[in-house]
Amino acid sequence: MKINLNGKWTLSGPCLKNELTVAVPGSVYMDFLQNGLIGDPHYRDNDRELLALMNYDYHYSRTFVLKEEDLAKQIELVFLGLDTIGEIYLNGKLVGKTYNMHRRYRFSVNRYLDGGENHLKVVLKSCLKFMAEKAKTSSYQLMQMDATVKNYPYIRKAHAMFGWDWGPQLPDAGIWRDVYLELTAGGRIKDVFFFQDTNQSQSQVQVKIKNELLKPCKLELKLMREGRLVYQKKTAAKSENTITFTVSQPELWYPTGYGAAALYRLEVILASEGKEVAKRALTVGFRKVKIIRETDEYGESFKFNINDIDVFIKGANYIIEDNLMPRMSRERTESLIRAAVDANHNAIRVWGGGIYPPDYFYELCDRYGLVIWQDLMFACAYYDMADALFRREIKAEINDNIKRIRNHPALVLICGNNENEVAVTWNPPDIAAAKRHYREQYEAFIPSILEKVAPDIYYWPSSPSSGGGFDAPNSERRGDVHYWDVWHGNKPITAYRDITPRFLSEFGLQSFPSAKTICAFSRPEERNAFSYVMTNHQRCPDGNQKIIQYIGQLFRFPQDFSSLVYLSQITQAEAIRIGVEHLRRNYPRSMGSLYWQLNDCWPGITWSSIDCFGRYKALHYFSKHFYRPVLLSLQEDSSKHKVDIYITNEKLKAITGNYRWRLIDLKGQTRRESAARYRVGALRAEKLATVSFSLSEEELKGVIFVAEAQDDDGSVYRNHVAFVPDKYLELEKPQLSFTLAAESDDYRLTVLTDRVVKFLEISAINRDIIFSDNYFFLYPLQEKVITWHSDEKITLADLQFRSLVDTY
Ligand code: BMA
Repeated sequence: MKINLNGKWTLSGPCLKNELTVAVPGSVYMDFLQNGLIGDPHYRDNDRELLALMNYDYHYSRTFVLKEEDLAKQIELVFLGLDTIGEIYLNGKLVGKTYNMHRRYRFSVNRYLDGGENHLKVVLKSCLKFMAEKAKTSSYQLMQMDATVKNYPYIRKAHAMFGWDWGPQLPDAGIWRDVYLELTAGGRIKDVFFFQDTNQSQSQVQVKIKNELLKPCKLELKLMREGRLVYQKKTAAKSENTITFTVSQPELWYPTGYGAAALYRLEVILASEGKEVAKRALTVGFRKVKIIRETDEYGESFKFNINDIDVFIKGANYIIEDNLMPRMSRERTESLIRAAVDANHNAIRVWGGGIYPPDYFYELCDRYGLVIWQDLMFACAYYDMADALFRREIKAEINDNIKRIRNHPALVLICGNNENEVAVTWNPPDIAAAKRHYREQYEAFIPSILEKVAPDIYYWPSSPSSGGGFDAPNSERRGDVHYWDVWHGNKPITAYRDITPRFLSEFGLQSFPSAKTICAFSRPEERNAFSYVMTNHQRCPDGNQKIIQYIGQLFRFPQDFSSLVYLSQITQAEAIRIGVEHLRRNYPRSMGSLYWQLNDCWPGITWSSIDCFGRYKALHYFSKHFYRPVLLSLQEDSSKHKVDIYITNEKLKAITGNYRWRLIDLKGQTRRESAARYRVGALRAEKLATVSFSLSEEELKGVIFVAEAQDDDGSVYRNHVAFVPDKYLELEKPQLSFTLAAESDDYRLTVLTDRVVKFLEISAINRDIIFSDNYFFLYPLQEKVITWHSDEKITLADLQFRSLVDTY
């Protein structure tokens, strides 16, 4: 039985004049915000005031009533999340101390409790003071990411709460997840481990259950698929029960795009004296995962093989959804995951500078078929392995979180950290010590923990890595790569084509969020790329200058701020498209693309494809195309006036159809064209043709190469390319015609043009709509249909349109 201790608490502390009535789960910043003591940290520069609040301690307290008869039961006080340095008191007596935001805490509390009213107090101590104190006793000089509050490696708390190059410095404190009392009379299920060895025809299952038994109990295990009983076992409960069985012809869990994400329900029930005393229910799935690293002509492969299919991993990197954790919710996370799948992602990387996400994150990934690359929460830093508290805490944290998440079929890889191996090249102050501590942490200590708790999940020491030992961690020949020469290294966007990593787990380019989002954090006079507020919402040094420099590679100088925002988004979208298309043309040499970054934690100017309000940037719409299972892509070589036409087929069967290319002028007139049949085998990338032209420099500015493949199954794939950057194209203002039809809440907009139109943007005035497509290319021979769903009535007057010609 549980007694919920969420709800109304009081907050007091040295920096508060009066006690506040607050909600738990919650946080200090949230409580201050809800009591009108601070402004929204996301607005203008409100965030700048708030770091100082973390120099203080905060006291959360409440009372609760216990019945005399409950005192006879075993009672534990459980915190699913305490952020971070805590002391817990029951009726004035110290129950325990906490040092780690990432783990759950469970305290045995019978001896502190009385029948009737009890008083619970949680003191959360200043994290800043704790870190500063710890730093004084450090065994060597650590290193950490720039743009962050000093000393984050000394505390087990989401690093990005201390700021990052995409987020503010808001290291909140709080009782951030549920708190309750757990009363045990008969028995309690401590842990369930679902271990499977699966192939197409059967799965060998072993379920290990750990119980705490206060009385003799019976144990029942049930496996169900859509309500149908697949397996059942009843037995006497022991402190550890291992139940093995075979499931024949299991319905397999596939990543989205490859089949259904079939899920089963596993129930474990403890009963004593004929009454149920404890129950655990989890969703599980059957799949076979191998990470294939084999020597080949390019080096060593890095392939995710799921159910015997080499799956090209397509997705993005996931960061914390807010610095104020209580603003997270299942609904918000679900819209993000739905949006990822909507844009043809089949994977997500939980990046190591955040939190171990809540259970619902994993349940959603299971359900949507999104493969999870899970970093452990260490990023861009070196840590002190000579510190006994640190070792104890990370061991507890890894055990706790991995046990919590290991049964999810979506979880296929656990990675030791983000960029800590490659960081030896960033000049850490004590490189010898950094290397020693690194190797001990990720190549000895952590693997030895994981061997026990997750023997069946592939462990990869770092991202990027070539396998460990500081052996060329960012090599394009082996393992995964973070490629930042474009953006941080200022290389041109086309440099994405100069490398062919085996698996690209980070690459990205920044853009401004949409106008609506900018309006939410700034005043009208601040809507200028270099204003103070716009610079405050940009945390990468010189980021806004860089955005403009990258725009200049492709486009003309924007005539106003609104055009700048739009151009920044299409520059970002074009850059990532060019990178992804290149990787996918190199299938199966390259087997993964995870762009940086999926989401935002505040309304910032960042690398995200979806902003913190869930609005799609142009990149997110582009992802729908460049991550489609079948991709038609074009590689132009402007100096030689030639184009290679490719199809990448990630389907499990060969595809056939007709393709046609046209060279058109900017009025849409066909200058040359040709058509042919194609056949591309299953899981292959193939060059269909090389087409070359001899055009004068002048002519090159007036033509576009368009290609279309019409698959025999009816699907159509399109792409286009120009031979000069778009800034040199002499585009003319098009006459666009729009026809809007609605059937209940489903809308259908048909667009026609009399000229070539580039990056046609549709936006809804005063409301948010997610369209089936956006920022698209159109020419007179083509008709474009855009659909969406909206509960509100929409007319053409509610929509706004612009394209590239409108920006200069
Ligand atoms: C990557 C990430 C983050 C960072 C991003 C952009 O390396 O791991 O540390 O935000 O680069 O600089």
